[in-house]
Amino acid sequence: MPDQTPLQACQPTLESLPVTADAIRQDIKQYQFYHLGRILKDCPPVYTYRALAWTLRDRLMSDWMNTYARRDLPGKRRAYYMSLEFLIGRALSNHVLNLDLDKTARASLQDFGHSMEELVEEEPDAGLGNGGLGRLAACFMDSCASLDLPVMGYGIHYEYGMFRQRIENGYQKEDADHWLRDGNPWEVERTEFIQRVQFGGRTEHFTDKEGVRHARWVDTSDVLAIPFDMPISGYRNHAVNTLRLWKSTATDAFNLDEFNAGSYTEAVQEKNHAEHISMVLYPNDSSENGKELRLRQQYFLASASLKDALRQWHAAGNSDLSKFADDNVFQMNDTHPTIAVAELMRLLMDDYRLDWDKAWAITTQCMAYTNHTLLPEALERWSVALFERLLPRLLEIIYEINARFLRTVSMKWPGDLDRQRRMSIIEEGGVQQVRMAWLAIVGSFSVNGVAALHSQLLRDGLFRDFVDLWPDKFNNKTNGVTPRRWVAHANPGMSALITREIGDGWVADLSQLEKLKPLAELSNKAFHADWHAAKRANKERLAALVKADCGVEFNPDALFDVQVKRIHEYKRQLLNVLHVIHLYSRIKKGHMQGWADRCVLIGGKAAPGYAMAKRIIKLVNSVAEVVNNDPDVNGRLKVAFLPNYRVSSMEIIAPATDLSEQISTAGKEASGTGNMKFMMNGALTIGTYDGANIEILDAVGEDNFFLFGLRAGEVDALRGHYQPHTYLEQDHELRDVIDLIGSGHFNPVEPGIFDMILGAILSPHDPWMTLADFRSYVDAQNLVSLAWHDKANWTRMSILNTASSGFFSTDRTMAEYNRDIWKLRPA
Ligand code: 26Q
Repeated sequence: MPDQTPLQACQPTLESLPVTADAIRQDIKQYQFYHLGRILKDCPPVYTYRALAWTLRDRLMSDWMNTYARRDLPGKRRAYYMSLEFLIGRALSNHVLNLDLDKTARASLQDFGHSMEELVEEEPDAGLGNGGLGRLAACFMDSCASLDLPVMGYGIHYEYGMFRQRIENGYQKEDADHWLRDGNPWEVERTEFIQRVQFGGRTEHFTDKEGVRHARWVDTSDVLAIPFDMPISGYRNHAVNTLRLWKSTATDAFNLDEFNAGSYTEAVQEKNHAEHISMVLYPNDSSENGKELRLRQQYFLASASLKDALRQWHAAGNSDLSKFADDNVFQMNDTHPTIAVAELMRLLMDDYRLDWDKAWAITTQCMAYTNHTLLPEALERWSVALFERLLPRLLEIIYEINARFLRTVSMKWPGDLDRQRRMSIIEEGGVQQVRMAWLAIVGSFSVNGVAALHSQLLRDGLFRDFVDLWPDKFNNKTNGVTPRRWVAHANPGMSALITREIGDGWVADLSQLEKLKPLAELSNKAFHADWHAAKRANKERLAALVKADCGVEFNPDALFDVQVKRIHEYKRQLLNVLHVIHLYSRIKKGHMQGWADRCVLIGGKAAPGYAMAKRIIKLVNSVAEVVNNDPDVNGRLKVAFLPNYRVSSMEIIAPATDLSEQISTAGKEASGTGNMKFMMNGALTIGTYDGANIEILDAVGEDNFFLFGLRAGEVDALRGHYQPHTYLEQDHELRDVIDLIGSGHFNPVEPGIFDMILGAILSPHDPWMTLADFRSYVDAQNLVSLAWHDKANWTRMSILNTASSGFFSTDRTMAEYNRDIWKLRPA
């Protein structure tokens, strides 16, 4: 497996198992009977699912081993994607697609009394991430395997993933997500590769026999990191990469002293402490909250992963550390694993006895950093005091990195103390803080943003001083999504149609969707009818989900207007709600010119501590309650909040969407990736000039995109002069909306609950400037309604969106990372 010596790598590897329906059926039965103790009759579907999962995992095994045997040779360069989050969702249907086993697996199930669809539903989503950043990591893993790039993911084996969201009386309630309760049939535990991670203690400095000064970290409280490997299959190419997730556990020796002293319960408590590290994912996607346990998680991941990468590199027959950076590159997914910069320095100096300059040259040639946010409140800072207590040796190293770095700065800009203060990794002030983004920039050879605008704003703003110093470090890598999960799997109807017309090459080369462009012409009546029918079937599927989960009837002939993403003020779900209320008020007034029937779907989780986001959910639900039950509305407008939005719900939602809402305040959404999933599935976008929306607009053309709102520069220029009341005075339709909320129309029995929302959007300090974009948004929405009436032209635009989405495949994104940053040689 992933860790063979070159000798083993040359040995013949195991044959793959037969993939006929009979062989698969036989294996499922064996697992059901011998492993699970169940017989065919009355076997609950969850066990049949598990037996099928094992059966398929067996069929991945030889490819998995061969993939590593092929690559584990001296001098073979590798990349490691380090991320606190991998939002992978379900695996079964993904492997079935990649192995081309759909028909066979269905045929093998005939004796079991469960359909493939039922079994797929038995698998819980692996919700090991919050949102965009975590899902991006999962799409990257898919594309790396499909491109046969030697990339391993390193993450945390959280016992509890992203919380499950319930809606009670319109309010969000959180339940723990114990996704491992029934076991995870995909993972392989590898105790032979356990690593030890240190915490606490103190540093000792000493001089060795040759008179060289060294440091050692002593009296630490250690925990063990156990790796669990998940196979990441490539699309029909026999490559299987590894996602390695670390679980924390107490060391065996954890309790000897106390145990012998008879303090049994205290000893077991310490074990608990160790196991807390990988217990739960922090459900916070946009503000760092400085919790000690989070820093422990970050260091746990960084340390275990670096030690493991060093071990793998040695196991492949390498020993000259000066070549380590030729063979290894670490991509850090945001600043979350950035302590890896200091940890690699520590390992190279304290464990391998390299001097500072050698260690620094290696470290800065193998670390690369991706930034995912411009929001200042999301920039990670850790108090020096916490570092001192938890990771004293790492703090020393960070101080030394900073001292040397500031010397470079003062050489280039002598006497510019303000610049030194701005660029220091240690922020001075009331409490000293470590600025993780600065550590990441100083320690990396590549720093990238995730969409063209975002990368430009980083260069011009947050990272400007660093760009002055190292202009060549900074680059853009526009995000993408994997077309396997987000089109081929999620939208089989449309996929079959595309394949019928242009062949199936698009699945592995999404740029081929361009070939659909001629078919968008209105003269292709038959293709248009088929396209419309596929979308219509997807809308029926979503309508059934909405009915089941929200109790709301969606009419598949109405416009499906969808916004699903984390709830955040900058994403402006509120602007969407203001428009919904405006539509409602039009109905009440009988202003129906140009009306289009709409079903508005909103979904997403609020961070449990984010009071405003939670209140926005309540507002959506309250508005839905009134609108859906007002007889005057009579089905022309429906509103639903979909509970527990997650990867597997997006697989139903994106293919059924007509209108994709991407309405963040310009300059705030780094990229967005939901926008790409919708576009690929033939939705039109209503959006601001923000993040990857700009590149979507460029690709599809402004005639096929509903653009509105202030641009990033205009938002900045308005800051300090923003006067929301002027918009109210000028716009009676906006006044009507605000008055309806203010009158308590949506909250007759809970007076005052929306005052905080009105207060926020009516404040001249509203950073998201919601009211500034209201008129422009409503005008764009009116154009949407008009466009919807011309069914043929809408279908034309829908086809053009899909046909223009080729750029947004993570296959392209990964090819760019590889070309510019990783430089992995093709396997
Ligand atoms: C940090 C410290 C402590 C606790 C939690 C966190 C934390 C966790 C997750 C901070 C941020 C996140 C997630 C951020 C995120 O998802 N960003 C999104 O990344 C996408 C992929 O690049 C972009 O498309 C989105 O625009 C961006 O918002």
